[in-house]
Amino acid sequence: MADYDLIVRNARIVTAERQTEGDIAVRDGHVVEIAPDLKGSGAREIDAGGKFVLPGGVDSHCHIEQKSGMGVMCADDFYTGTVSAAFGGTTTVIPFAAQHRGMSLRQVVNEYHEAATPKAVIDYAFHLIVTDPTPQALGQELPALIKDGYTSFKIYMTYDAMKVSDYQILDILSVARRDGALVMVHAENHDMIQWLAHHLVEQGHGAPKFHAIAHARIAEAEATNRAISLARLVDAPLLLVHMSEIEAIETLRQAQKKGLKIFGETCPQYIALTADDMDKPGVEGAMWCCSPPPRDSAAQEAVWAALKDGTFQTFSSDHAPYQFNAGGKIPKGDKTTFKEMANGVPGIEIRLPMLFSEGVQKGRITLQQFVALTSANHAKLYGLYPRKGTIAVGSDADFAIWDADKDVTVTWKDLHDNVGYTPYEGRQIKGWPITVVSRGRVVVENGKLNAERGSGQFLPCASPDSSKPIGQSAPELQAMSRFGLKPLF
Ligand code: DUC
Ligand code: ZN
Ligand code: ZN
Repeated sequence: MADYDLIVRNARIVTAERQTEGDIAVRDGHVVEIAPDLKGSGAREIDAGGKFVLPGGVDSHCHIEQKSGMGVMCADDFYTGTVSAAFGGTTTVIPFAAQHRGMSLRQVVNEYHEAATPKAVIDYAFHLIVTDPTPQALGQELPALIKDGYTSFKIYMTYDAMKVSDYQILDILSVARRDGALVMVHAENHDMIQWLAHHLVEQGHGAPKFHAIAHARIAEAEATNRAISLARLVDAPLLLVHMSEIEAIETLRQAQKKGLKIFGETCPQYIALTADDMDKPGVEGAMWCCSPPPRDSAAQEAVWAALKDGTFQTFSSDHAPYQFNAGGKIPKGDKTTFKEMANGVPGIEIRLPMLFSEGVQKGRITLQQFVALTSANHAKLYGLYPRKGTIAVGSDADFAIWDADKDVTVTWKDLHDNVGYTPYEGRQIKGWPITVVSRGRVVVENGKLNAERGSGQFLPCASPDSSKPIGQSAPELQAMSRFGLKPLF
């Protein structure tokens, strides 16, 4: 009888902290030993041949089997979405359980479990999307759900069907602060976008390229500043998702320099696409429409600088998969204006290879930073570390063996999502995860999937350190105690 279920030998093991060489032994889905020349045998042994073995990616921003604010269902369900993730080296996803107005949050969570349980092939947690912060949601549902392991919420400052007011943001932040959840915010100024979009379409400028004009940079910059101000008022940490533009990034950097607990995320589309990609004949540019939109090469440089200097903690896919013809991209055929196009691009499979190729291979970030940005920091921020996000004794055996020299020309036909196109068609990528292990199971090998539908497990998230306040609300609120009064919230 073998000593271990699996041994990966001759590995160059990279975590966010260090690089070592050795063998990794796995039993019952966990790493149980890491050592050079490990003694004993494995029921299965893989020779990594000196290749990099990295923690499986954690994708903390992806939309799977979710209805958008416009009522469009994602093209990927929990099977295709998680299979595609696994082929790209990701072993944990944190998609959203999305409340739409009038729905009970508990009911929403139950429905997402029903969807994911029979289909997911890798492990998953859920963020909540909160669009309807009723007294019942704030007073009972959110506190109970946080206790049950849903310790992060996304809120929107734009979209008619999703947006919450500044007043409601303060309500949500206060509950999150008190009960230990992290709030993620989509920061764009709704009225600026609405006003620009209205005038553009009225004047006949409905083509996809005008999406990037309607979603002007200042809309992101203003909302970023406002979201941070709201968080400061009540001393609540905050994470700004899918950041794309220079001024907003600088605002984030300055907030961090002041010692505020404000985190930032960016995504592949902001390093690999620009607004020019939407400038295609007819409605074809819809395939590149996402919000915020990709900007220009100067913004890409700012994104790289923030990845490099630690202003951004996470690089997520924001996989928002919509088919072009059958799905939500062009519901009115060639008469569709950018206002009706589902917002979002796919990227769950390409996320790690894209950052590896453009970042590590081109010397913009180190391998350690790569692991932090794609795996470790996600697990830390959302209460899954060290179970996920590292390769260490006691952690889940989630890792990927990378062929750093593998040249890949991206084509949708070779990807595993259900979208029908990739915005990165024809891109050259150097480096790809060739063997992927999830809780000790070799789920991807030699280009083949070896995982049962429903074999992924739900991960309740702990209340993360990232959600703890810094102890410094607005001075006026601190003054309450001078008057001998108890805190307001
Ligand atoms: N926000 C997202 O997080 N994803 C897709 C579109 C959007 O607005
Ligand atoms: Zn968003
Ligand atoms: Zn998203």
